[in-house]
Amino acid sequence: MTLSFRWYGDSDPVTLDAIRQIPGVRGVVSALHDVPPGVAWTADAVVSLRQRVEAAGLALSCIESIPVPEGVKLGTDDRERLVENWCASVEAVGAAGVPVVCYNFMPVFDWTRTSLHRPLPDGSEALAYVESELAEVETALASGGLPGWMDAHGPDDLRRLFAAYAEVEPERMWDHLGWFLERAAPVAEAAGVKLAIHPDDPPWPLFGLPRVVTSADAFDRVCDLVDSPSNGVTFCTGSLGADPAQVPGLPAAAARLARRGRLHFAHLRNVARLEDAADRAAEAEGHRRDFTETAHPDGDVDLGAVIAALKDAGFDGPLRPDHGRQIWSERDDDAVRPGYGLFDRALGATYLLGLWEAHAR
Ligand code: DNO
Repeated sequence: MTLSFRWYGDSDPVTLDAIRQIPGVRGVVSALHDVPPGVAWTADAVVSLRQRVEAAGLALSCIESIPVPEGVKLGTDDRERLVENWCASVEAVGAAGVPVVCYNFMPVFDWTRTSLHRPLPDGSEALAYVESELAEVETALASGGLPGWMDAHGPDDLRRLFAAYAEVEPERMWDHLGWFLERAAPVAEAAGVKLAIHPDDPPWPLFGLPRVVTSADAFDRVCDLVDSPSNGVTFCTGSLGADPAQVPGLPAAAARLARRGRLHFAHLRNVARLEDAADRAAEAEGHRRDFTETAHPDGDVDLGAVIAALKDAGFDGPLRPDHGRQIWSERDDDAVRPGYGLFDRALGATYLLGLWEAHAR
């Protein structure tokens, strides 16, 4: 296992020197954040990133992420050309000697929250999702804004994408993912790279967009699409753990996928369900699962059991803490993205390392 930490590159207020001082952290997870989505990466650019990380005494343990173009997810006519560029980027990563690439197959948006500053009882603030607030987010979307997201798409672009996805049923999304992996997995295998799909976060459909990588069972289905050791997953406990039905099964799912040789990257963070009367009543009707992110030791997911499962299965890939709360007077400017400050993620890293070391295999 390589305990790793995400770094967004030179514009990240959390520096490599600071990361180097977190006990036990040896790896950095990063990407070519200045290359626009859809443009092929070059090996030289990845080597230069790797050298900057190594000069700080760390290893580039994983690329997170190479964005999959919307045309591939939608299955548009130009998808051959788009997937070629994506595969060229994977080859560049392999040529630069980086072993894992994390990616996702979520339409239009990556992770979604309704609040970036929900106060927790201890005075810290965390990212949260409250379904009754989703309508406001949808209104903000009309002007091209989403909490936590740079304006990746303008309003016209969004309208066009929403209309296009309205035609894509979940089963067609699976076909598109299969089509993509049939091309990408062999390229990755030849390049010595392991692909690790990230689950949809939160793991349910949003804004009427199809979202299919929503459970540990869906992970198995992804692995079945193409039988290659390079076709694997990012086990993200915070994403899957937002669905209360999945929480108890997470350690067993981690063990199963790791033993299958398909768990290539671990994102370990925690979430707690916000249970109140409205939440329970809505659940009875089959929807609404409100949650807040928490400190790594505090939420609903038993991270100790997940770590034990990974260690027992011989997991030897990169493992990183994920989003942190805002603590100790950290401000928004102290992080390049919500959830990516230094302090709480560093506490998470040492907690995960302690769990790992304490578990006798
Ligand atoms: C959020 C992250 C995601 C993740 C992508 C992977 O903080 O977990 O943004 O990087 O979904 O493609």
